[in-house]
Formats: sequence, C-alpha cells, structure tokens
Amino acid sequence: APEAPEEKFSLREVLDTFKLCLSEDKEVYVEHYVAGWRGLIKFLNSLGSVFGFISKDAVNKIKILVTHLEGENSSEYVTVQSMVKYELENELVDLNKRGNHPESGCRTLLRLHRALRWLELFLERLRTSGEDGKTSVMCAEAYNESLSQHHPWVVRKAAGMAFCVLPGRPAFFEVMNVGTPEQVVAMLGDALPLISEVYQVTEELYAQHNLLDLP
Ligand code: 1Q0
Repeated sequence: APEAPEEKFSLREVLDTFKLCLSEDKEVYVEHYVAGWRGLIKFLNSLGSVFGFISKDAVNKIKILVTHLEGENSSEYVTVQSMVKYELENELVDLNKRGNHPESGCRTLLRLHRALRWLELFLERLRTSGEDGKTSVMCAEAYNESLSQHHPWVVRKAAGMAFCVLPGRPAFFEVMNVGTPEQVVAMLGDALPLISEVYQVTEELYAQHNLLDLP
C-alpha cells in the first residue's frame, strides 16, 4: 500500500530540522534533534523490515528523550547543554556502571550522537560516490569506523547482514525524494556541514564533561 503523505520521507525535511538544531550561541535543541532522528527513522522504515531491530532501538531512544522533553522538568531539557548541566548537578546519570538511571537523557542521547557520526560518514561516502557505488559497502565502512566500536559482536553481525540488503545507489536516491541524482548530491553537500556541526558541538560538550563513555 502507498504510504500516507505525512509518512513519506523527504531529505529536505530532515535537512530543515537539522538546520533548526543549533541556536545562535551553538546550543543544540533537543526537540529538533529528536525531530531530525524521526525523519531519518521514516527513511529507515521505508527500506523494509530487515531494519526493524535498528529502527526499534532508535524509536525507543527517541521516546525516552520525548518523555524528558514533556516531563515535569521539561525546561531543563530544552538544549543538550541544559540537559547535561541539570542531570549532572542532580546526579541523574550513571557515570561508571549501569544503575539507577538507565534512562538518563545523557546516556540516551549519547547513543544517537554516536549514530550521527555514522550518518555523517555514510552520507559523505554517498555524496562522493560514483553511479555504481555500492551503498552496502559505504554503509559498512562508515559503521566500522564509528558505531561498531560501541556494539557487541552480535549487534555488529546483525547490522552487517542488514547492510547487505540495502538498495543500490539509484533506488536509495529515489527514496530520498529530492529529485535527480545531481540534486541529491547537491543537497547532501548542504546537509553535511550542518550535521557535522551538530555532531562536533555535542562531541565537545560530552568530552568536556567526561561523558563519552557513559554505560
Ligand atoms: C541505511 C541503513 C541504516 C543502518 C543504520 C546503521 C546503524 C546500525 C546500528 C544497529 C544497532 C541497533 C541495535 C541496538 C543497539 C543498541 O544496543 C545500541 C546501544 O544502546 P544501549 O541502550 O543498548 O546502550 N543502540 C545504538 O547504538 C543506537 C543506534 C541507533 C541507530 C539509528 C539509525 C537510524 C538510521 C537512519 C537511516 C538513515 C538513512 C540515511 C540516509 C538518509 C538521508 C539523510
């Protein structure tokens, strides 16, 4: 069955939400960060059920963040900066081993943050690849350089199997719903610096607070 229009992925939409992520003084808005991931998950879902285990985990993480965003302390969760400050000051983060705060905003967002690095690497490969570039290879390389380091063997294995059934570059570009391959490449060129900046700002913040290895 054709997808409902509001479910249809559009790369432009995702690009727009990532544009909204950074405030003028380079704070990252949790709301738009989450919205960006929602858009990406739409894309992932349109690729088929093999990716279900990935999208399920991402959806769970988003749900946790939305619960914080809409909870009693929502004002503390407006930006990643305010979230980090609030959760650390109130000892709401498990720092060394998993314990009382398995759903802290900090550890949850860190998982998506690591995945954002994968996305950056993957999209950069996609952007610079030739017509016969293999998405499965680009995806696997990007994964091996980033996220895989944080995953146990079983997850790496399952991810590797899922990558094998990724559609080829032309079909992939089509799902992006932008236009010609040239237009897709151009839009990726616009999107990447934004995604990269959001990643860098978050990375530095987490590094400053020693949060890059949260259990
Ligand atoms: C296009 C193919 C998509 C491939 C996505 C690569 C990521 C693979 C990750 C597989 C792991 C998922 C299983 C769960 C792992 C969790 O253990 C792990 C850690 O969490 P925790 O609570 O156990 O400590 N979770 C994660 O690492 C989070 C992983 C989130 C991945 C979200 C991926 C969303 C992908 C979107 C598709 C984007 C398509 C790009 C092209 C669109 C153009 C803009």
